[in-house]
Amino acid sequence: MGTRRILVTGFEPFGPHESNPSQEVTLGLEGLHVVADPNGGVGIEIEITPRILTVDRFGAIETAEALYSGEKWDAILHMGLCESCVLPRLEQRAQNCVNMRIPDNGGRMLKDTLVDEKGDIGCWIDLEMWDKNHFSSDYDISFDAGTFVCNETYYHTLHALQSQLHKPIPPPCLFLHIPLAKRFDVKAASQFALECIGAMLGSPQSPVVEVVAALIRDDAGNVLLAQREDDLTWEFPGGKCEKDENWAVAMERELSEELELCVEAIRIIGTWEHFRDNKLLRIHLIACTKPLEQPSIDPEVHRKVMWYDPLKLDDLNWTGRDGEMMEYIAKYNSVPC
Ligand code: PCA
Repeated sequence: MGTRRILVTGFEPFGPHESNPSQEVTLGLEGLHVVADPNGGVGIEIEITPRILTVDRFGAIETAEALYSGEKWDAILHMGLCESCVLPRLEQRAQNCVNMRIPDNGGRMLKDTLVDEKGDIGCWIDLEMWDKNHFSSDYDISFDAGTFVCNETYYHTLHALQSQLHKPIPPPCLFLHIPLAKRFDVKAASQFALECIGAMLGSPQSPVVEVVAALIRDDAGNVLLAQREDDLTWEFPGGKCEKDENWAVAMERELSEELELCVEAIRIIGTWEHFRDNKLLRIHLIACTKPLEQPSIDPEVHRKVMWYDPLKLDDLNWTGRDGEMMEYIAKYNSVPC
């Protein structure tokens, strides 16, 4: 497969901190490494390009702008300091919210501000599926990357990656928050960062099927669900990406084929992995625009559709992990800021 090119970023010091461990870790990782593949014997050769970001608006958009201008990496690992953390923290979601307790290094002091007009964006790695035994340290998985420059950076980068026409899905990108050096030393953090890159690039244990599922809401916030014809379980409408088909294109095609709905795929909410028939289904939940027409049902696929209030979380017979996906929406995908 050749050497994979990885962008690793850290931040300069900010606020009361004279140093930032994410900067030291990033600079120390420059160059070639072989990282372990958690699912296979062979090591993965990588070459790390380190970049130190400023703790301001320019730092927050630097990586996104590099992507828009055509730079490409096989994976991106952003790192930043988390003052209150005891363990490294993997961020599953970037929130569409900036709310600063202290000014950033550019003097901005934003309160309850949206990053843009869209909503939260999820990382398309299902971190719950990582095996903690492959890591030299315990870690936390978080759904709250804060409301400062780290979260803002993650938001812009995920947004840039997911809005480009990768086939079928964009390269992995993760934000790793690391504790203060007195709680978790730089050597341990460097080792941990390399293990994360190994897990991001690792080969899956089974053949992978990329699946897209639509999050479509009506004006009242209800979510469109469809009942499968075969086992009468309820699911987010969608289906498999065809070979080399971009996930947004697949989403729009599936909705048009199954429900005759004309919608636009807007952003990725998150990814849930699920084993079925010896295959690993990677289900990407994608927020779509509201359709102007009512769904018309393809009886080969679905029996009926309904608009479901996620906050009620009524008991339904769910397909695969769709019930968990709905819980996630109820918890994290209501109103921004
Ligand atoms: N941590 C801050 C910004 C830069 C950093 O290293 C944060 O968590 O937002």
